[in-house]
Amino acid sequence: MAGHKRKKKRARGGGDPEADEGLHASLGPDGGEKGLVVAHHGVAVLVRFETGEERQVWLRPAQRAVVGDRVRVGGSRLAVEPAHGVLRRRDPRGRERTIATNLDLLGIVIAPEPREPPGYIDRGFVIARSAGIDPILVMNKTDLDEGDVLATRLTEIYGPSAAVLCVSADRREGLDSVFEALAGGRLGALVGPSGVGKSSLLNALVPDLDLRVSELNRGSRKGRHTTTTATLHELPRGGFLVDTAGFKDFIAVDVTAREAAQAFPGFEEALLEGCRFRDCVHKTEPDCGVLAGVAAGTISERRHHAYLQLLAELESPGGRS
Ligand SMILES: Nc1nc2c(ncn2[C@@H]2O[C@H](COP(=O)(O)OP(=O)(O)O)[C@@H](O)[C@H]2O)c(=O)[nH]1
Ligand SMILES: [Mg+2]
Ligand SMILES: [Zn+2]
Repeated sequence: MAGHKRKKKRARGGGDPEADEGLHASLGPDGGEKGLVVAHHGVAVLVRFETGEERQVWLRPAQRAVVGDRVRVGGSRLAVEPAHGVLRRRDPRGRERTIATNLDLLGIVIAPEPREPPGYIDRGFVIARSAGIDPILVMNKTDLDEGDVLATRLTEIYGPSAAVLCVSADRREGLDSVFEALAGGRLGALVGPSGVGKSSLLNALVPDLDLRVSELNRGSRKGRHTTTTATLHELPRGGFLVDTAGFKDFIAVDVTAREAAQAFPGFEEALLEGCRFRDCVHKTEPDCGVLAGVAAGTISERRHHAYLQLLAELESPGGRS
């Protein structure tokens, strides 16, 4: 963290740019076999090649690759292509972690039980949008009693900003909407608190997949896939979906107040009207479209308050601005 000088927004892809350059040179610009990283095992990655074959490839010391990375493999060596749609978080020790790359879509999974921490969805939207990833909401466990009430509330708040898909992994309901969201070969990731049913949903979507479900059963389900950080799966109707291990919360990484001001869900329409200042963060500025929306009642005080809360987190020393 502190004193750790890294170029902040360096294009990801290979933690060892010089070695990669050497490899690119020896492989040529199109040399090597093209593949996609589908799982990460610390010192090695599992690469799926265009032939459908999967093979484990070792990473060099300090080389980084995560699921979603497009790679080229020559012999035992691996070069990572530059990536877009990079999803990052900061772990509880403050270290920056890349979860997945080349994402088109971030599915924020919510359930009536367990409920997400306050502000979780908003942080998901802001992180996704500022990384160029489209957020959608996936409400799982519609079969539970509280499902209807929660679906209505989520649709009210987030419906104008993004698709709100209502599904039940258990009953295999609403799965078509997930397939449609990823149609055309899009790459998506499911994030959400542990226990909301991300792995269950993937198991329902992908035939013969047997991801470990429910942390509570850890000991009794030997032989199942264990999700260390993230695994990538091809959907039967096209597209790919990444299952992430449950982490309690996002900790916003590299999101500035200005990015949050542009990306907060519910401000879209007000931002079309615009603010007088280009760097307006909708706090107390004159001629602010968002504050005007609050005054006119098109944006609720509650949503604006949630936004200010997020802004305060980003500006606090623990967070980043
Ligand atoms: N009632 C209900 N329970 C579900 C549903 N999907 C998953 N669960 C349960 O939720 C728990 C957590 O599921 P899991 O897939 O491991 O959640 P993850 O931590 O988000 O991957 C398990 O006990 C599942 O059986 C659903 O659609 N309805
Ligand atoms: Mg899981
Ligand atoms: Zn403003």
